[in-house]
Amino acid sequence: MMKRRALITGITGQDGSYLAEFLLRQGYEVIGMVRRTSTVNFERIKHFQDQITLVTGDLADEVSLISILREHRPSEVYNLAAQSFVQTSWAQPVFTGETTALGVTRMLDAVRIVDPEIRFYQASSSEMFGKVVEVPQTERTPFYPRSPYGVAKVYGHWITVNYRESYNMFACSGILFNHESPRRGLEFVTRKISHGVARIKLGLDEELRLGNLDAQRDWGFAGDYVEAMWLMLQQDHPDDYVVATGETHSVREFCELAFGYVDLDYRDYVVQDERFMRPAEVDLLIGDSSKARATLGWSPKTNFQELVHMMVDADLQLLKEQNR
Ligand code: NAP
Ligand code: G4F
Repeated sequence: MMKRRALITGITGQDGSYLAEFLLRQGYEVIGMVRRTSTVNFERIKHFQDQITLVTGDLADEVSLISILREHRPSEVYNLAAQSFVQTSWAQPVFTGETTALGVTRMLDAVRIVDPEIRFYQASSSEMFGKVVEVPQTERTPFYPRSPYGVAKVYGHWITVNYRESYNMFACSGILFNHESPRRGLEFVTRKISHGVARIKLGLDEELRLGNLDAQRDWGFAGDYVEAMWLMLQQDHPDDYVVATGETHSVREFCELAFGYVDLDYRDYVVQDERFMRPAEVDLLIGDSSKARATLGWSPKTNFQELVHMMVDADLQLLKEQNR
């Protein structure tokens, strides 16, 4: 039997690393697209780097995408690459649009040109719901994005739907709610908290500066969510799915649980800082993933408390190793 071959853009990111591991376990040959950088940033993939093929390309450059598809002929493409940090999207709105919005068209078009039979996954986001018009949010909830990032993701979502309808391509959009892990970037609030808690516990810091503690998110574990991506591409028909836990918690609750886990009271250490407030906030996200549960047979395996504990444990271990 021929090995199935998948291309992952954004393989050096949190989700790319978990998806690559998942696909390797399924017996896939994995091709990972990386950007040319002056120093390598393979921290999240170095433990399985010898099992995958890395190729250089950029979502800003369609020629590079076409060349990669021509050379490697994958049967599935997972488009995870993006400028994914919401706060940065106000400082770099055009760059965010180039990568997170137009980058999707470049990838879809490369697929259309090289082999329209390739199955395509687009990493859409609950940020598209923004100032939510209904609770919980489903595949039918209208979008109301609140950041240049959210706006760019709405474009990426609709161009995926459009290529499916225009060219009969197997293109799916996964509307994933926040998912976290010990591999989350340090700038995102969950990792900032787990890392901050570990630093304070180990006596390396005395406070943690955060923005809005009242924002509520539907937080799941990234390792669980990559399976839903794969399941979408194994169906008979392409479609769009919400992937979420169906539970919401505030940033304050995350702090309470993370500090409490190491016997500290977050109120003694967390300082609110204007610098981390956003010009427009997404106050509440909570997803209804009934469709994914019924059609894909997907459900999250890791609960909120397990996620918080896993992240604090991992950061304690990491910092102990770094400060040995
Ligand atoms: P991440 O950790 O920030 O990873 C982003 C990846 O995209 C990195 O590998 C990055 O490469 C790559 N990238 C950025 N710009 C690129 C470009 N122009 N060309 C090629 N590669 C580029 O993000 P993540 O959390 O894994 O999220 C994966 C995807 O899911 C993103 O599209 C994100 O917007 C979306 N999403 C995430 C969540 C979530 O909660 N995590 C929820 C919904 C949707 P470098 O390593 O070189 O920077
Ligand atoms: O962790 P965040 O930066 O994630 P955000 O903005 O929800 O975006 C993440 O999830 C999206 C899915 O909905 C993805 F599409 C996107 O790529 C990314 O992965 O912020 C979460 C909340 C916000 O309301 C923010 O205002 O936490 C609040 N927050 C409070 N203090 C903070 C901080 N966020 C950050 N990053 N840093 C703070 O100090």
